[in-house]
Amino acid sequence: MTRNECAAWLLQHDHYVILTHRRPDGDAIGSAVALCLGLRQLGKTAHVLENRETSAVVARILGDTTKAEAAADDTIISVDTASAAMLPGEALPLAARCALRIDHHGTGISYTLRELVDSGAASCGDIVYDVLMTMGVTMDRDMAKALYVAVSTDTGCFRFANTNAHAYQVAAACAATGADLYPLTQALFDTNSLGKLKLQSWMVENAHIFAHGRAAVCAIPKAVEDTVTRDDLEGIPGFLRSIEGVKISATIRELEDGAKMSVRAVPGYDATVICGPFGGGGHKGAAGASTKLGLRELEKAVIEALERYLTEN
Ligand SMILES: [Mn+2]
Repeated sequence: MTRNECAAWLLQHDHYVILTHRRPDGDAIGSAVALCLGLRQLGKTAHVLENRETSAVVARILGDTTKAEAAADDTIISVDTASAAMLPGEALPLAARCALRIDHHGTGISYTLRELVDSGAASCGDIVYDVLMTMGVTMDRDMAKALYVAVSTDTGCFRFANTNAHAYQVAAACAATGADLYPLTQALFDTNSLGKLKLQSWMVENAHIFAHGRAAVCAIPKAVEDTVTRDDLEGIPGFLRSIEGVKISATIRELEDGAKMSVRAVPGYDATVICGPFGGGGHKGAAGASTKLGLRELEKAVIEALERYLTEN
């Protein structure tokens, strides 16, 4: 679908329930809230389906947008969610009813009849902004806060390589409403909990840095992860990549029945090449995979994969 087709479709329907992905980030919740508020401004009924895994900082923008479950005749749409498997448990039963997916993940697996996917967009919020403007929505301060959280989250506060003119334009439009954006920036990008700093310190001590300092891998045992909160883990996958000289990094964490990896890469390197063989995907700059391997097994396999990749690149 084009943005115009998507806007026309949204104008034709009503009673929206918007789904977000597991462990939703600022882009997922921000996109959902902005879309919800925009649809309401147009006289539609719209809600964001409650997502229990929403972090406290991101939850600030929810306002009164959420509802706990969808009615049988609600129109289900999803934002920022690349595959049905990414939906949280409470949203999974709605996957088959999902009529539209708005997303910017190029490696997604289609699960809806209609989709507006633009892998060139820095955030899903960028696309939602275009659709809202196409529908004739006037941006208000609550919408601005939601879209700002979306765009700033996925660009790492306009520092990541995906930051483009459109992302700045959306941010400028948000600022132009007069919404107080600084408290969001401060909470999202200029605040560290003590737990997070201690975890980062542990990671520095326990990371494997190899391939002449170009790769960094850290496997975090559950016992270490258990000492911090879920919010402390926000942004942790990008931490090793920020070490000078590191081109590509992997952060590995234990799951109930396996381990998962989050790979981050600087421009010119491709995180999906590392995650693909493990059944995962994502963007060149950020990809992930969940496996049945144990923590140390996966760590060893990822180190080998990175060594091979960096010998060739
Ligand atoms: Mn996103």
